[in-house]
Amino acid sequence: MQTEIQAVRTADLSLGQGEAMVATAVGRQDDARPTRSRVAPLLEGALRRRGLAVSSGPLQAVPSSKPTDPVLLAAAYTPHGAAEQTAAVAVAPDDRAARDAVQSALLELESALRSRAVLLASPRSFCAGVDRAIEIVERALAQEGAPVYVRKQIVHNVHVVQDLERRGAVFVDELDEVPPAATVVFSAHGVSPEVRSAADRRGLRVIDATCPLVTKVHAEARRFAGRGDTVVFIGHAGHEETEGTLGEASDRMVLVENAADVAGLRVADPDRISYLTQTTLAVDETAEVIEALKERFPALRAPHSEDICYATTNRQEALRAVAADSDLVLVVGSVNSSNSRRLVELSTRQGTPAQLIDDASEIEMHRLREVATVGLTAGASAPPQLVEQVIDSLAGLGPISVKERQVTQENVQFALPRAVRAI
Ligand code: 2E7
Ligand code: F3S
Repeated sequence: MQTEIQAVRTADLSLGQGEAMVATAVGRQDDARPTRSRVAPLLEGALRRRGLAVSSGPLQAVPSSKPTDPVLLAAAYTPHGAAEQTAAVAVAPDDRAARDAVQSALLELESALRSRAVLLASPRSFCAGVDRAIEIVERALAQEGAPVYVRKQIVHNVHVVQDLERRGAVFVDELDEVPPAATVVFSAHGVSPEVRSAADRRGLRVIDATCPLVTKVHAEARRFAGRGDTVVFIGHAGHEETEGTLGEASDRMVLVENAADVAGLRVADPDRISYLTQTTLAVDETAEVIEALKERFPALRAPHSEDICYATTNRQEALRAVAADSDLVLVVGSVNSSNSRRLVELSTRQGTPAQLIDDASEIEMHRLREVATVGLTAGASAPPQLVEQVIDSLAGLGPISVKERQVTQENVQFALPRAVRAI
């Protein structure tokens, strides 16, 4: 299939060197209804990776006599058996490098055109703890108006954070960035008692968005340490959840990240030892660490129920069900999202390459060339609309058949904290 590049001038748009505007819809001046471009997010990403500053929006191609008007580079193409699609990008008329970048991105797009199957993992995307945390910030904003301060990212997702920022949330790393007497929301990952005391000392009004399943682990940390155990915490160093939970009994807790760490463990009394885990770990890897612990410490005591939460477990199970039959797995989620990264690793361990993407713009089209079946899932902090956007973009590359593999149904809901319940 040939990609055809036409140059048409666009009016009322000014673009400098190194800038490009990707058409989300494109039409001629006399077009009543401009044609939506499904591949716009894919092109945006491809052009950013080629070094251009990229914006996007609907574009109208009109004849123009001004030599400074941007040029619209457009490709109309018909992926096998699908309706005609359009891709279009405007650049400055004398920007040779930008033109080359657009041509190369359109060629990359052309190479990815084919029909495909999309295997959707279910459950995927938001869990009950994330729904609750986002709603807490929204309600705090409705109650108090902007700004509402949030300690750390409410959940580890760049789109969720940006959206709340636009609506008046201010994300801070430390409490000393919050003005005295203001309201601060604690993130879903939980905080140590030290952070709670610091908020008290500053006279802040606290609304706690800690996931109730993390609160359960904190309570166990206090209980196990209180009965004299050394509490081994299996988790990732530096993660906010790990820091919060370790803070519950820092003198009696030790961090173990993997089975290799177990060999080097020194504990006061090997008969008084228990373990807890981060909620978002890989189920299979954690089982190995627990096995290694049991082998070294036969008296090891377990938490009352698994700490790896239902949402983490279900998303991993669902991914297993699709990865084996996929050529490539796309995981929607941010780079600092532990549960999302575990999904990428799980797929890779199963032998299916996987890519973590914040949104459709991060899909590298050249990687799709040989891919007949795309596995698709999203971490617990990734909004479901982003999964829809990925499906829509893939449909711009050719006819797709979407099948969902549901391993279980989730109907967990958590009550909101009293502070925001009345609204
Ligand atoms: C809170 C907890 O925000 P996330 O990406 O967090 P992780 O821990 O996976 O980096 O996902 C939701 C979430 C998961 N666990 C929130 Cl404790
Ligand atoms: Fe809670 Fe698990 Fe979600 S700990 S925030 S339900 S991923």
